[in-house]
Amino acid sequence: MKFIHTGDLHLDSPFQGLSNSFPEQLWDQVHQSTFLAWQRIVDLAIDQQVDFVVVVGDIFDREHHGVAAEDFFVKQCQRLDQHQIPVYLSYGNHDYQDVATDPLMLPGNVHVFDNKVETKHLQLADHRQVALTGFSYGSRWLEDDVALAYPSRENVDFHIGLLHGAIIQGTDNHYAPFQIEELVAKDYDYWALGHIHKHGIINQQPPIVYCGDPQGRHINEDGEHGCYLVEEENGRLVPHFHPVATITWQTVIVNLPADCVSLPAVRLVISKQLNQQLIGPELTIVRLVIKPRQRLNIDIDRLLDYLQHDSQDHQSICWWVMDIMVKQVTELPAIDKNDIQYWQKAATMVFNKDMIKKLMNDSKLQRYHFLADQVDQQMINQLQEQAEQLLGQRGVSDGDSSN
Ligand SMILES: [Mn+2]
Repeated sequence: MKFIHTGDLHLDSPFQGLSNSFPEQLWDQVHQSTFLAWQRIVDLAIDQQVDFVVVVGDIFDREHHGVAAEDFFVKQCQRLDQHQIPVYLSYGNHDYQDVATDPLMLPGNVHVFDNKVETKHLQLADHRQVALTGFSYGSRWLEDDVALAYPSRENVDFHIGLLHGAIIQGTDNHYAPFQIEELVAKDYDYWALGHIHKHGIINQQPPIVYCGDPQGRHINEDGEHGCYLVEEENGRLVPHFHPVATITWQTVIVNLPADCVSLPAVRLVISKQLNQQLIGPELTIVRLVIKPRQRLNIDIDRLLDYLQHDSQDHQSICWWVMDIMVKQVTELPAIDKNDIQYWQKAATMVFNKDMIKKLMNDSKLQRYHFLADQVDQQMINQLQEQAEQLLGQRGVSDGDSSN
């Protein structure tokens, strides 16, 4: 038996954050990417003749999604229907709704999980029995330990759990918080998780797996994105990752050689490096991080213009630099060896998830509480780096003014 585990399709994602300079001819490609990712997953399902497809929440990016997104989703489900492939679907925190009044005209092969945890059953072609347990979000937040409502393993050949949620951590747990041990204790064969957009296996046996979003939507969703093809191997369910994203987000770090200080020289080094480091098979949108050996005195906006121009030299655009960060060599004022531990201690007290969230909640951003949920380690590291650079610059200028 084999099935596809996907979720977090975020169809019709608006891709905010790309600037006005983004080329017209790429907009269409970017806008289509979430749709294309879902289409490729359906292609894979048909090609592999899977027994069923599991979609674990956040099919749509917003609860009020466009008709075009609905239509596209339904049409792909119809393709699966034509190949007798059932779909087991739950709604997540982005597309939560009262399942009883779901307006979607879904074909008969699509089975939507109720707003309360329920178990659906499926008989495979070889008569073996599969149980699938899951639920759909009825509201944006779900703070209960929903895992408690999942039944223990039934007397079936395979029992699969669907859960759109996050592991309990800190104080803000709005998305069906759970602990790995709770899921393991159910004795299921596979846990298909959604919500976290980075794909990964968080427990080996049984596999507890985040499928990630099949198409990354911004620079913090970098790297490969796709779905899992889960196959039975020696009685166990083994997930295999399949990339499907057409747009790849990537941070590219370029260390400039010591003599590389002029704008044309920097431009040349970066263009070369970009062609060597890119990982995306189609279009890669790049955040460029430049690390010069000495203080760099060039016009960064101009450099960005040049690089964006360079990428359009090719017949088809395969990379696009969206922004540039320069990591100057002087990062911190010289700190005494004994003091560095105090600096590090202070940094961990300030730059942690709870503190950043508290700052955001105390500020004028309070209305936008969902922003606090977007805080991740990558963002915290960036904040710390930027603060260190600011402190470094302050240290230098203070020194200058005292001269
Ligand atoms: Mn999501």
